Amino acid sequence: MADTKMLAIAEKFALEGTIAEIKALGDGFINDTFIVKTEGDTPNYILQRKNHQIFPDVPGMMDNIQRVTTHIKAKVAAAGGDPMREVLTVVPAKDGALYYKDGDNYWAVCTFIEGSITHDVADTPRLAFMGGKGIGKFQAQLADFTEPLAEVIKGFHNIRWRFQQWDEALAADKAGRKAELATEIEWIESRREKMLAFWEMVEDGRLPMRVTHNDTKLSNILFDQNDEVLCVIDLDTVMSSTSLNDFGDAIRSYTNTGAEDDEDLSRVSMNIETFKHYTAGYLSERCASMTETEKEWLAFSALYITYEQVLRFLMDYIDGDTYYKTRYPKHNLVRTAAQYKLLTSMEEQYPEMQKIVKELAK
Ligand code: GN1
Ligand code: MG
Repeated sequence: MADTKMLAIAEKFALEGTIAEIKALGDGFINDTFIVKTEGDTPNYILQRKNHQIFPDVPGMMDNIQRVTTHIKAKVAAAGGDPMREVLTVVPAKDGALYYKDGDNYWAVCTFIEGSITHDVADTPRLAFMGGKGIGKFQAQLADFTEPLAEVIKGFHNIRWRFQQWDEALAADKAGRKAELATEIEWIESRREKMLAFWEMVEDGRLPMRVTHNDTKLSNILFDQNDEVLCVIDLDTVMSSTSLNDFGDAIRSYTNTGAEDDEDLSRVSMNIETFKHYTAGYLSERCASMTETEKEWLAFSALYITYEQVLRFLMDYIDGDTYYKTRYPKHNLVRTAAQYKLLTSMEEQYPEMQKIVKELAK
């Protein structure tokens, strides 16, 4: 039996069938997620309370998701696929809105894809390849989607905006930590111009604006029972930017031989084999729709995003740890050092990374 409050919320949506039960699902720390099971053969649903703190514009976010999934549905149907399984389906509220607002809370529903599987770690070459394939396919399906999307998180991977925040954080030195961070601050400053030069290509159009997912972890890809890619989920952070950043952020997380916050820096490095497998999967779907400039800068995007992550962790430490959850006092500083180690490992292997991209993009 479903709790009456949850039942009342679920019933605001245009669901098929009769609700049998509503259960909390997963352990996401941004949104609260529930599965709504219906009796008999009618579909089951995913009901989510969207975190309004992190996403100030839920209507804009839901509109992004609706436009992107509608576009993909047409692509799947044209390719003879199943538009109910190969892309998420947003279920509107009975009043036609894409969400239901209950006081300060925003709720949204999508159809549950039966029999789908997720994986948490890319611990085999095949999973790294399939992760790349999943994101590559998503981007290829959206390569001709050119309308701008709502900016659900301001300046997310915009290093010019990050430098503005960074300069303000250094000037304010809120936690009084700046004096002891000369070495770490130099890690950021010594690469400032190089990173800005990359972003300038996005600003002046040399790198095209595309739909980006912005959370390309493996667990955001649904697989079928044969372990083939079904679709990409968690579309809350879908925005317009350079799609290279989705690749870069995946490389940052997939290829690290250590943990994001490893205290033992000898464990942290970029695994070039994992890089190769992910890139092969990604390009198998995406290469045909990429511009030459995108191919040329694909490998660099891994350095760019890892650098940005060093900056964001260090900036949060300087600010007194207000953005990322920390488990101990110097956690953000440990993360900074570990991501910096990863960045230097990428810099050392950059010629090899470029060679791999060039060969696979032929
Ligand atoms: C945050 O919470 P999670 O892991 O989905 C952050 C990412 C960072 C990541 C670093 C909205 O993502 O940008 O790369 O932490 N997401 C947001 O662990 O800031
Ligand atoms: Mg997410």
